[in-house]
Order: sequence, then C-alpha cells, then structure tokens
Amino acid sequence: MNTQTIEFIRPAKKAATPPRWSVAEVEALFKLPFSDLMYRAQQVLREHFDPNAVQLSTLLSIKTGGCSEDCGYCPQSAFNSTGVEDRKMLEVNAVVEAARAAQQKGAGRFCMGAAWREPSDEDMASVVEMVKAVRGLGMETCATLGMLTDEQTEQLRAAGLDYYNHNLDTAPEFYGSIISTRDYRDRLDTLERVRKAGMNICSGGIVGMGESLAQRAGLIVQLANMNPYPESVPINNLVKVEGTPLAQAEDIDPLDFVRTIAVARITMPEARVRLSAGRQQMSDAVQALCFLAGANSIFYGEQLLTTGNPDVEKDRALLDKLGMYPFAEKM
Ligand code: SAM
Ligand code: DTB
Ligand code: SF4
Repeated sequence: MNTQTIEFIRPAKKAATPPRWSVAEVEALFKLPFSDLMYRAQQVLREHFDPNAVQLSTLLSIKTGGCSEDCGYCPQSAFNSTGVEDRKMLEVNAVVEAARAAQQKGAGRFCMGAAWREPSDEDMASVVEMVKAVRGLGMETCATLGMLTDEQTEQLRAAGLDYYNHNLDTAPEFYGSIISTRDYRDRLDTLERVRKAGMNICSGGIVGMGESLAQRAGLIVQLANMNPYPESVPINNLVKVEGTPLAQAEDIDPLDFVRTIAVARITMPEARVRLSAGRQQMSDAVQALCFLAGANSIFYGEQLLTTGNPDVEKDRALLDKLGMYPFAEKM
C-alpha cells in the first residue's frame, strides 16, 4: 500500500459525519505558543471534568512474552531479544488476588494485558472468568488481548468487560516502519467490533518512536475522528528496552510530550486522557505539566506489563503535592 498520501484512514463503514479534524489543524494546535496551548487544554478539561480528580488504573500482564507480532517497541515480541521470558497464562485466582490488592491500594480500574496477536478459544475461556471475577470485586475492567473476532468481542461484552484497549500506536503512514506483521486496517477492524458490541474503547499510542510532528498529529487525527472517539486515550512515552529495534530512539523533548497530551485533550474533550508508559523516567515537574495539559488518568502500581512504573507511595505523594485525588468510580 502506498501510504505516502494517506492523511486519514476512514472507518470501513462510512462515518455519518465528516472527519472532525484534519492533520493540518492538529499540527497547528501542536505549534501554538506553549502557554496558549496549556490554556486551551485547561479550559476544555474544566468544561468536562473535575480538573483535580485522576482516574487510577492498575495493569497486570496475564500472559507475558513470546508474542508472534514484531512490534519494534515491544519487549514481549519473540522477534526481540530482551530477556523477557515466554510464560504461560496466569491462573484466574492469581489475577483476582492481584486485582483485589490493586483495589485496596485505591485503583478503580484493572487492566489485564496479554502478549498475543489474538487470543485462542481456550485463552478466551480463562479471560472471561477473569473479567467476571474482577468485575465481581466492584472494579472497572479493561483487557488488551490483541485482535478480536466478532464472537470473541461478544464473549467479552457478555462477561461484563467495561473497556477494551487496542492502541493505534502511531500514524498510518509510520505504522509499517514499526510493525510488519499486521496493518493499520487490522487495528481499526478490531476497534470497530468493540464499538459495535457496545463496549468502551481505550485506544491511544506511543510517542518518541522517531515520528515526525505531522505523524504525531496523524495519530491524534485518527483517534479524534473515530465516531465516537475513544472513551480512554493512553498516551505512552516510549520505554526504550534493550534488545528492541527502538532501544536507541532519540528522546522526545518532554515539552513535546506535554503538547501531545494537550492536543489529545483538546481534540477529545470528554475522553480520559491517560499519562501512560514512561512516567518512571519523568520528573514530577513534567508530570505536573501533563496534568495541566489535561491528563486525568494514570497507570497506578509498581509494574506496567514488563517494565516499571512509579511506586504507589511516590504517586500518592505526587498527587498530594499537586492537590489532586483519585477519581471515585461510579459503578
Ligand atoms: N498484544 C496486545 C496488543 O498489542 O494490542 C496487547 C498488549 S500490548 C503490550 C499493549 C500496548 O502496550 C501496545 O499497543 C503499546 O502501545 C504499548 N507498549 C508496548 N511496549 C511499549 C513500550 N516499550 N513503550 C511504550 N508503550 C509500549
Ligand atoms: C497502554 O497504552 N500502555 C500499557 C497498556 N496500554 C497495556 C502498556 C505499556 C507497556 C510498556 C512496556 C511494558 O511494560 O512491557
Ligand atoms: Fe505482541 Fe502486543 Fe507486544 Fe505487539 S505490542 S509484540 S502485539 S504484546
């Protein structure tokens, strides 16, 4: 596919309304004077949310390593030699215990991640049990399992899954430089299935992979023009893992990361914008700017999937220092 000229990949079914954002408009947001951008992002945040309440999600890797996809950023790809071992899926009880512990520490949402291209039927039977049990604790549930069929999507919905995470990761025209074992259309198809089944969508991307500003804007355009756009938008700062092709990628300027959060907030006003991977490498000051830019969700707990995240005490201290508090979920 010649991707040079693609600005926006339309959903398979034509959206009823024209795309809300063009790449040029989103690029113009990125280029605003920093204070103007922050001001707009704060205005939008305050129109839709309590600006001091942060939603807390805890991640658990329920199936780690040995993944058959070749994602250039990922420590769990079998194509990358990162030392992450291929483990078997966790038992349902172990997952429920981890969810209970996360809940006791104040997490409202529990996200179960698996290093799969797609789940098998056998995998699905266990995941369905996990979702039911975690939901039984009174937590919001999220899963990220790779591509789904219609039937699998329906199984998750019936189990009570609240959110399905499936990231677009980057702009369509940069995608082939990062991943070759699937294409953008595959991602959009799964997202459309999730939407059709009536579940909430969690979809975002990674910055700091060597993308251009236009490509960073291109990712936001794809997300913001989904109709409706995702309820939850994780913005990850690439965690550079030795043994992945992106281990030596150049660091993104922290202020450009903050700008990405602000642009996500302005273009997707009602979404939870999550300041996601990469917080362990970020100063308190940059995280505070991300909140100012409209981030209102974080991953909470010492571990992401295979890499670290700030510990709970450190995050509590940061939120206290900023006068912020956990968002209480309405169940
Ligand atoms: N295998 C499933 C998939 O790819 O959809 C679910 C798990 S996968 C690890 C979930 C997401 O983690 C990816 O889409 C990517 O956005 C993020 N991710 C993986 N490695 C990362 C890294 N090194 N830095 C930042 N984000 C990363
Ligand atoms: C998301 O956007 N980021 C999370 C979650 N959704 C699944 C994953 C981050 C993974 C970082 C690398 C790792 O820990 O393996
Ligand atoms: Fe597999 Fe997901 Fe990692 Fe890609 S991001 S290698 S699909 S676990």
